Amino acid sequence: MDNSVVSPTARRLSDYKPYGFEIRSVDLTFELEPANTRVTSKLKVKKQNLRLNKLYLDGSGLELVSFKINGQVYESYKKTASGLEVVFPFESADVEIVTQFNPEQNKSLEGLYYAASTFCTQCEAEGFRKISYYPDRPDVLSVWSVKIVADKHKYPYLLSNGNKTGEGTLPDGKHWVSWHDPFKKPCYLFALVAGDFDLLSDEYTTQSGRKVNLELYVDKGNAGRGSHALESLKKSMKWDEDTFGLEYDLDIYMIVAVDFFNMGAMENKGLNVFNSKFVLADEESATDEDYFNVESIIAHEYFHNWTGNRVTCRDWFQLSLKEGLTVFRDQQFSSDMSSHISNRIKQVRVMREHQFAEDAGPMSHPIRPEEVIEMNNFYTVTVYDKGAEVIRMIHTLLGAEGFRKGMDLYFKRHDGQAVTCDDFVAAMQDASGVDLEQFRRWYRQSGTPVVTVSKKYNKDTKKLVIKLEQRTPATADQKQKQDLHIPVAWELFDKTENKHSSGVFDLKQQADQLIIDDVQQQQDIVLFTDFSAPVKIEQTTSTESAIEVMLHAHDSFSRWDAAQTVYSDLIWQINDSPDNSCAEVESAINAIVQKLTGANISDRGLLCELLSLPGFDYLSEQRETLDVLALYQAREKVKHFLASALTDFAARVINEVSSSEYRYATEDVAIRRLKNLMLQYHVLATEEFGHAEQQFTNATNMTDSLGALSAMRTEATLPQFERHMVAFEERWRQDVLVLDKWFALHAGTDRDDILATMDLLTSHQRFNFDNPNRVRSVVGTFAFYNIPQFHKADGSGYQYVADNIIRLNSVNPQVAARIVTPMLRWKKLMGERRDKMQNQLLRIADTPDLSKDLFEKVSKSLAE
Ligand code: B3K
Ligand code: ZN
Repeated sequence: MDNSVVSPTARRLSDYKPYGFEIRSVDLTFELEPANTRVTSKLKVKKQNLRLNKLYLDGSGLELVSFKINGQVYESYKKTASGLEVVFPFESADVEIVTQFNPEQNKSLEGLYYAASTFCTQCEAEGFRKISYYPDRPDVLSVWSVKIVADKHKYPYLLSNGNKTGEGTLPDGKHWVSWHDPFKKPCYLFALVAGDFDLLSDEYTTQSGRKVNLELYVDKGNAGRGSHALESLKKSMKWDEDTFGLEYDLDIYMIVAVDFFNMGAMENKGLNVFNSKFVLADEESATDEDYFNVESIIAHEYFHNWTGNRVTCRDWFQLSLKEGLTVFRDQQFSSDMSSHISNRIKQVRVMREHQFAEDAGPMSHPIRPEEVIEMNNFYTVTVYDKGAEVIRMIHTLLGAEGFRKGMDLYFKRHDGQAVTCDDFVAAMQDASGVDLEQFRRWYRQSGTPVVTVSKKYNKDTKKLVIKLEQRTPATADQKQKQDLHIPVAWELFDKTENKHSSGVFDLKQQADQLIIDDVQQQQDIVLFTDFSAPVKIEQTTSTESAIEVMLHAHDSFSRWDAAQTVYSDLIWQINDSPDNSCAEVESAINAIVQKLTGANISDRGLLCELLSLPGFDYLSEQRETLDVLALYQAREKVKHFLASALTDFAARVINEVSSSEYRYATEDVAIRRLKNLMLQYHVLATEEFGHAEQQFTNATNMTDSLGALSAMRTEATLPQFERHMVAFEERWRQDVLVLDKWFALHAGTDRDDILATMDLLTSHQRFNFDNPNRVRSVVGTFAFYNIPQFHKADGSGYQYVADNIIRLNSVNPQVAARIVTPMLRWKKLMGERRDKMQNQLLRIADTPDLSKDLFEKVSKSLAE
């Protein structure tokens, strides 16, 4: 498949034009063969804009076998680099196009591909053009019928969207199945899967009493690992009915799990395709985090049925219309299913560690981008996670009831349509009466706003005056910034009594004041409770007052945030003066630990978070330029202080008996997390590995096995780590998903001979360069998480990653473009690292046939 382009050009939101034709129906026949698949497409086309006389159909890497209009061979068309330009003098016509291509050679895993004896599709964003000539844009909606013909023995299951309408056998050992999807959809939601699977079936009765068949298809032998996914699906269906009154609409809902997949999952109508990593789970092979991910991704894809499928995007610039909203919905779901605070902290970490970084780097873009070279590059933390934060702010401004009214109006107005983010905001505003005019700027402005806070308390008047000022620094894509409408949620709490009050202040101007009357001296205020806006806050806080917040604020997020701020300050203190500030930092850490462990915090999940340091990427974002190694070492130093200060507490937690039976339940998850965190600190502080070894040997679940292994991955206990890693590999050699965890543990290890280890990993029998999960575990983990070795002073880490990106460029450009992310910020680095990273990027830029995916990111980074 050809992904290369001579000189890629950007497409712009401002260039949007309606298609001008209606595709009234699509009728597809697939004759599946791994090396040569033939697709016959029959389209009923009707002209909408009578002034148009050309019909444009997108197509890429296709062999055109025949082209007919109204049953006659038709030759008035031109083949271009991106498809067909058909002279179309008709008002309406039947178009029949036969194409063929080679799915087996399609390593990009986009379009229709053949891997691990299975045919599978991925069409979003623009993959359908690799299957047939078609208007590959989300605003062309049609009714689809599909017939699949294939070898019966090799591919007993032939699946597509909608309801099954027929099946039969054919000569030569073949069979066929036909499908019809009554709901109009764009081609990015088309799906086809053909293969042999284990099938798990269940059913769900909707609130209006309709019975829906649920079918989960997994690789042979994996049926035992499918029940958590099915349960999650039923919970999601119920939650969407209860929360938004949204019911499922077809008679069947299918999910297929495949091992070769570029991302997490895909919401194709009635036929979700999932990366098997986010479907299969049992206690022996999956961690608590895996269980969480399965539940939330199953929910996410299910929720797309309304937010994405029933109402879809007019153009790809509107991607956040469906993704921001659906992420917000899955976040609300997860928070209802487990702990609100653990979820919120996880979401904020993603924002601070990844989204703020993206917004400060060369790929900065608003949640509704205005210019795109390769659409696949815009499935970003900005569009998804910042997009969800923007929806959350609307939820805060409207309240739960107003938000629900807005959703109802959105579906009433737009069911069955392809719409814009503006349409969504208009529905929210019209239904609630809340003015969202200025708020809309969040959709077109990139960058992370900074809010400066200063407080003044007047003892005599008992007034607390909070001065707030906002500014959004210029970003790579946008120099001028405007003032945003920022909801500042606040809480006034009492340091001596269990009293508090709260509110939301609308910051709309550059500077404003929040004034609170009748404030007592022992009261204090926290702002941006529950992270009410995706902004950075600038204010000066002492360690003492941060400890007060950690102990007394009601808002758990603010308690965690106070801890994060203190830890960051201490890490920077060491970074900036490594020799003379250690003793001071150590005693500050001792004081915090003493207070926190003495405070009897009953929520172990929260306690765990209060005792965890901010991530390296969050810290990196706090400075313009960086001595990576110095910062890394400063963070390690503080981790050691924390570990030592926690010695007694950790020993207590480790020795607590916990129930041996595994349950995936909020409280149990928190207990395991705290235990595993304390085990880490214990090994770090004592250099003793007995407890970790014991846990590894006795573990009955993957969370504890991995917890023990990662605890042993310290400099002092590396030999023990290695020994147990060997045992782990022997036990799980046949199980690629578990092996991915093993690959990642190795690839993330800080050891000087890491590149030799990397070579051993990539020559492992089960490693496969064509499989994104394997590549991400090995190369991805190294590039994203092995800070000291990726940034090794001699530049060997950068070179290693660049070598792999260059190799991936011709195999799977989407995966290559993900892994290049840590290399894009070369400008931030100090000294020789900066030049070394830049040189590797230049090497990537010089790759012959560089994909659009890499071109867009690398050229932006180099131009910055
Ligand atoms: N919509 C898909 C992502 C498609 C990515 C295309 N490169 C999964 C999701 O967000 O639900
Ligand atoms: Zn999504």
